[in-house]
Amino acid sequence: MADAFTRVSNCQRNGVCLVQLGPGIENAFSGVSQAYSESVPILVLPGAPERRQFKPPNFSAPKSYKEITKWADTINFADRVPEMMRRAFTLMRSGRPGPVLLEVPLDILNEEFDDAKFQYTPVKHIRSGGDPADIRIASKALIAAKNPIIRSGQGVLHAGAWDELVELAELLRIPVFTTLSGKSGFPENHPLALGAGCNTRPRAIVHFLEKADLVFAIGSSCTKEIFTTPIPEGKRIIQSTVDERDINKDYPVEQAIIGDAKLVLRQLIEEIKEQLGPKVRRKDNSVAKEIKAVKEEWLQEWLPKLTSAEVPINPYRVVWDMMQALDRKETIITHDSGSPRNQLIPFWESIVPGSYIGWGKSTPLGASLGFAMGQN
Ligand SMILES: Cc1ncc(C[n+]2csc(CCOP(=O)(O)OP(=O)(O)O)c2C)c(N)n1
Repeated sequence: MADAFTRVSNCQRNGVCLVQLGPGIENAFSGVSQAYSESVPILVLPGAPERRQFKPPNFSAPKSYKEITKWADTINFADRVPEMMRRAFTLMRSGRPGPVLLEVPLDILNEEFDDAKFQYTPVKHIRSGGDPADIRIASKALIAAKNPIIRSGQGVLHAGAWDELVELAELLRIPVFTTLSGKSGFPENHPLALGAGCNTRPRAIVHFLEKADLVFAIGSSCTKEIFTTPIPEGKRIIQSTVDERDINKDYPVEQAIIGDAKLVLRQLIEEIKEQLGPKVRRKDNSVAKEIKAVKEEWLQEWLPKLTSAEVPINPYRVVWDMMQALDRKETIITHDSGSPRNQLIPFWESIVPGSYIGWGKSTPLGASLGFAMGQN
């Protein structure tokens, strides 16, 4: 729930999750692991035994959660709460987002702390842009590419960079697809939208990825695993992300830009306009026409399944009917793991940023129930 609460705000709010010591925090492992794998900044506050009573085999949350948080520690004095919270929120609001855990021993919970001494000012998000030299090289490559394609990841949602993404795509007429966790970062009813992909994906993504000579990944870790769209071998890749650990991870990267997606996209737009001058990279609407044709052909092939009256009803019909019946501007949708994810992602057209909660890195069955509740 805390994860979804954070995601639907595009990380402008941080979900906080309070759980009991022992079984509470032991059971929370899967949810926090999920948030960590999808880089969602939530604050986990478990209780803990009194410090005097703590001894093995008591469960140590900081030790056990170390690998799935940006920081896991114990609040060891009540008067350290403001300082430790400041640090926790700074970590959640900068760099690659992720969960922070601070356990609160029972004796600390009961400790007196003078209200007058409680000084806390909420911390701001800290962002940084790309190296101008990298921006220049990337801009030149994007202008020169014959068939570039944009892979848009969750970083675009985290950074609130959808307007800039549309602007860049339109400026150079580049087709855009989104990743599973990045779905809804680009309006899928836009003429340059290819849709979103995981281990199933619309044909338009496959078609344009195959013919691409340059892949520009923005706000994407470019992770190669079962629930991601693979980048075919031999493609030139420009990758922009906030985390250097994602660069040259699963794919060799020709040019990297480390920075916040919104700032980097704005830098690229300005630099590309500067480099292009009065020239226009592509005057015609050939890319949009080709996208339309591929999409239409694909949809025609799937329509019998999507509108089938077979009994029992098939899952594609459910997705299709929901698409027609719901107001997608007012709907936030998620899937669960297993087939529902594979069936939903290609056919559900997201048109509003943050309206799709896609997940598939840690992928615990049942997470969708909490996500649905946390969206409120
Ligand atoms: C907690 C957990 N255990 C196991 C898995 C592995 N797993 C992924 S999908 C799946 C089957 C899901 O079955 P169902 O909900 O009926 O959906 P289906 O894919 O069969 O349509 C399993 C066991 C998981 N993702 N999470």
